[in-house]
Amino acid sequence: MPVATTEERALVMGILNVTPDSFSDGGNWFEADRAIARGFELIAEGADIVDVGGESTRPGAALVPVEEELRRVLPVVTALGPHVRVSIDTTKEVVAEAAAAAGATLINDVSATLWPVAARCGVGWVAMHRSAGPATMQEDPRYDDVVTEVRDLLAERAGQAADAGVNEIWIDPGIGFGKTVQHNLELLAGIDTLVATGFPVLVGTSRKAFLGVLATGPDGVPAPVAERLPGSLATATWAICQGAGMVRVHDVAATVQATLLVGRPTGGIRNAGSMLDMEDGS
Ligand code: HH2
Repeated sequence: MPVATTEERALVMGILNVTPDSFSDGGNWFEADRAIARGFELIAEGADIVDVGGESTRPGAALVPVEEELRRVLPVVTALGPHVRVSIDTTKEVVAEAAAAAGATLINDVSATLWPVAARCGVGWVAMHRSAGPATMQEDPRYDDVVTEVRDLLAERAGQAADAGVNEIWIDPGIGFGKTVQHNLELLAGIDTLVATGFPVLVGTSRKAFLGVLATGPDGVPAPVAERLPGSLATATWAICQGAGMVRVHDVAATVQATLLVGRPTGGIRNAGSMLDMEDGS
């Protein structure tokens, strides 16, 4: 089977949370050596980018002081930077700047405010939408039209970043950040609206709570984190089919396989004709 290059599929951003309290993998890779080893696993699984974060964004998560966040992420960014593209998942200017100096080339910014840092450091920037900080974001979130409001805010920020000279800008609807299950579904249904802005779109649904709710069992209990791979893959695949250029995931190997199948507009199911020379169709 021909091996697809990243030109032929959407990009996969592998999640590396160097935190004690992230919602799905908190504490698993909290020590630097374990985090670095996990980073190499993500590379081996096919991650195009490893997203290093030192502060959980889950609802109610504790805020992490700057010095502690630097202590968590810098050794990991430094060790992985020569081997893979590294993004830094932070909302702190100082952390973003130090991570860029240590080798990160993309700032993954869930606050959508750090474009001046990206411009100054000459790195890419992800603008993610959220309605408020982690302390309050899930308290009765409301929108008149969630897709339009999210699109408008992201397009405005991305335009400001472009004017400031940032030359790689991604927009991300922020699934689960101040959104109900219904809001998340509307945003997924409306990804093409974000794509129509012309900015490349990143989507992160991996293992999130709404997938558990939608997979509630006959006992009335939502599917736990460890049982959300099917929903994670289905939503990542859906997002790519709607035009997303990158997905942010915990389960890199499985997602890479899905992205290879779906392909970019030039390959995979979306242009099956180009695959006809594949030998074994069984
Ligand atoms: N989701 C999380 C964190 N960062 N960044 C982007 N761009 N998009 C997302 O959807 C996104 C993100 C939350 O997931 P996770 O990192 O697994 O959990 P935690 O914040 O608890 O560390």
